[in-house]
Amino acid sequence: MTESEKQKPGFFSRLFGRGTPTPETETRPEPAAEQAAPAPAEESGAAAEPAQAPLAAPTEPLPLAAAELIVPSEPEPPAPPPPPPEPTLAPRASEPLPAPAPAEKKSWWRRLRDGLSRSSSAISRGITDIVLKRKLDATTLEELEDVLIQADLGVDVSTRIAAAIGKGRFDRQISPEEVHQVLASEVEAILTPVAKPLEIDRSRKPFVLLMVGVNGSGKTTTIGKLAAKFSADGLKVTLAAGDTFRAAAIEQLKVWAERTHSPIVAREQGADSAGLAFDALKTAQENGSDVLLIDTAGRLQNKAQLMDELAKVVRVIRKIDESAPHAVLLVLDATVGQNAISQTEIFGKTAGVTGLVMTKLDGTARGGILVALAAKFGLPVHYIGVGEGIDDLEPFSARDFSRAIAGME
Ligand SMILES: Nc1nc2c(ncn2[C@@H]2O[C@H](COP(=O)(O)OP(=O)(O)OP(=O)(O)O)[C@@H](O)[C@H]2O)c(=O)[nH]1
Ligand SMILES: [Mg+2]
Repeated sequence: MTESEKQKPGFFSRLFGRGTPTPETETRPEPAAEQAAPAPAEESGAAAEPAQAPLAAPTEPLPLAAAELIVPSEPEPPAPPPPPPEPTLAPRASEPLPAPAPAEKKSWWRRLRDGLSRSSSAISRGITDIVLKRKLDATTLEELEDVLIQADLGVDVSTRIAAAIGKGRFDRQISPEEVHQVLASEVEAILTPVAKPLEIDRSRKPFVLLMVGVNGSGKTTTIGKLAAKFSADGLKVTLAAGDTFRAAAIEQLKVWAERTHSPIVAREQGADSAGLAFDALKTAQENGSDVLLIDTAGRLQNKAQLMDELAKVVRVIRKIDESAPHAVLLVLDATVGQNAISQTEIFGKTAGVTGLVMTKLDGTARGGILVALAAKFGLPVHYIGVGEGIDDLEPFSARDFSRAIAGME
């Protein structure tokens, strides 16, 4: 059983009645829907035409003539933050609603430090066990390297860090703190070049952001969190419910739209996602949005047909704006460990990924994967997520992350 399978399902999973899938538990079939619902006639330039014969929506069917635009009600007064909206699907009685936010929320550093504590304590324990017993020699260094490999930092990074620890310290008794210091500074050196904030180019109206990734990696949740951040920065945001595969996915994004007071463009389940993205971009242009956040269905990186769908979304939105999408963010779930390498490799090649967001760094022992990814791909890491809450996403800081994973205060 993988670590993510063991994880407790999150709020939205409980709300919308699904667990957090992992690449191993992929349930999405090849898109039969694509045969049932014709793709937009993109080659003839009529991509905005809605798909016909959509799969039946289970409850109230939406009009077929056009994508649905839901304009949010006026924002509530600034403080206190709005209460969570009424769920559109009732959670099962046995499933408790999330506890109300504690009056005083922990600082971001505390949340990051606590979130990464499983990763950092596994490393710290390993280091302490090794260096307190013996002087530093080739065997000790190899054992230290193994501890780092087990924490998912990858072989290359672990070898590099072990070499740095050994430098000038051979045959000496060294303290765990000394090792933590070297670890933190080596990791920081690897992460610094990739820690780049996501720049929203204000000259693009809208700046189009496409979220991609495997099932359950956190795309929809991250869109919600980003919408909250961008809105707080005074940007007008429109959401596009491009995951037309699951009805619950559309509902899930609508909840985030309400929470963040953002308009959302949605179609019925089974509609063509490229056509939806086309409509959403038109709407976002018309309503003067600064940012358009496009959700997509989760897809396994090794399903070529599903990856082609993403390429089609890109082709179709380029009919309106040749420079779009302006950012393609790959959302990676830290709990999958080494599988994130092949996800990045393939999404990077086929979906034109411009940056990464890593989620679920809270409570995983595999946070080191972020360091392995940085060393291997050098793709910008824009944000990290350490929880399901609306403010559990922060711009990535190389220094904070390296100190947290090295177990420093
Ligand atoms: N603990 C934790 N849970 C998270 C984080 N980000 C997302 N989740 C949870 O992970 C689960 C899946 O998140 P979604 O946003 O639905 O993932 P998705 O990529 O949109 O999933 P699909 O639409 O099925 O592909 C939900 O229960 C989220 O609440 C995070 O940073 N930490
Ligand atoms: Mg989703």
